[in-house]
Amino acid sequence: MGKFTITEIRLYRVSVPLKTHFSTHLQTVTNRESIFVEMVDSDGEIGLGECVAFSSPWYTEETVQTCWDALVNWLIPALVDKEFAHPSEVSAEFSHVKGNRMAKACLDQASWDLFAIKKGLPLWKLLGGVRREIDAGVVLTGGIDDRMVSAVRAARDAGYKRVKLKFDVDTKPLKLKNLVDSTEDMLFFGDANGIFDKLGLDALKKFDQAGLALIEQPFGDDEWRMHWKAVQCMKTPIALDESIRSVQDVKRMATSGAGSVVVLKPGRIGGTTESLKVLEVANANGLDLWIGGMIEFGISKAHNLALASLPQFSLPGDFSASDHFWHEDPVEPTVVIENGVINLSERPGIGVKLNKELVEKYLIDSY
Ligand code: OSB
Ligand code: MG
Repeated sequence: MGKFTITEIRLYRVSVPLKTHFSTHLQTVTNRESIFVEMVDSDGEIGLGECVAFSSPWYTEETVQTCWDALVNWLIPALVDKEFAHPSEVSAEFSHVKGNRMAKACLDQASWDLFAIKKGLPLWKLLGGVRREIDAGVVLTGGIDDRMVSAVRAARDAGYKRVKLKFDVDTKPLKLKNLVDSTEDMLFFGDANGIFDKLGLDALKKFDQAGLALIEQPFGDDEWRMHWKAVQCMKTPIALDESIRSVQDVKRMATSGAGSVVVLKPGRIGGTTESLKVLEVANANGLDLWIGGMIEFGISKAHNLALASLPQFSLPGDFSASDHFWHEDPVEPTVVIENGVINLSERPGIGVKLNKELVEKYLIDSY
């Protein structure tokens, strides 16, 4: 039971404006382009996926366009008319295509949704999830000024128990510490997106007393040695995001001692199948885990939320409500926060459908 034969894979490329721009030292995002995937099987059931690459290669080498090309030319043709007993078999059909993990991820995830729908089970239950309520966490961008202080208060009032702040070239350790100290009942993460490549290890060390629960990706993607050095001289846990592109990178992180916390981004590393391998390796090596966001819509969020139900996750992820980034999130239902948590649904699969009217409204291409 649960076997599926893929008959068609449809793509919807959309472009949706953000409510407010998302600025880091790397890039300002004002519009989010994305690709939604509908994977149709011979019974007419539909599994959904979402590609989380960005319009330009500021965060990963892959972009919306490279994903589109990989999907149309190589990945979709490799799956159509094939029968699968389980979604973990899908990625084997891609073995002739190197890299392109973000393009592969949205198909892998669509196949998990489809499989869970066919089994009549919510994806989180199918995966062995144990939590029905997922802690909410939000990312705030901008300098540490009065506006940021108000934004943190507003997040706390909205029920968020964790905020992640982005480091900027002029983020001051003392200002950050004051904000952290003056906000009770809130866990603070700091995300550097590699900015200490420019600022140096000594500058990073000054943030060790700021009260952050962790510092994410202080140095560049391939700076394993610098991250190891940071671990040696700091008490704040070091988390790796950009460096983790596959389960092999998690193994490398464990053996090189380059950090103690994995930021898992399923849509970036190849999907749910690869993510389950990461959970195994991280657990065997005593690494903490949480799920990172990609300024995504409700399809990708729903896949991530299902995974976050698993017991291996020890820290709250980037799980904000749909109305944090979007005036309109083209899914039904949208993501809402109640009492600081997101409730997982009992509907089969990811429990989320495309809102076709909104998809049509923001559509720029389809396949
Ligand atoms: O570094 O975690 C990051 C968004 C886009 C690209 C990179 C990152 C982010 C975030 C997560 O910080 C934002 C979110 O979706 O909640
Ligand atoms: Mg990050």
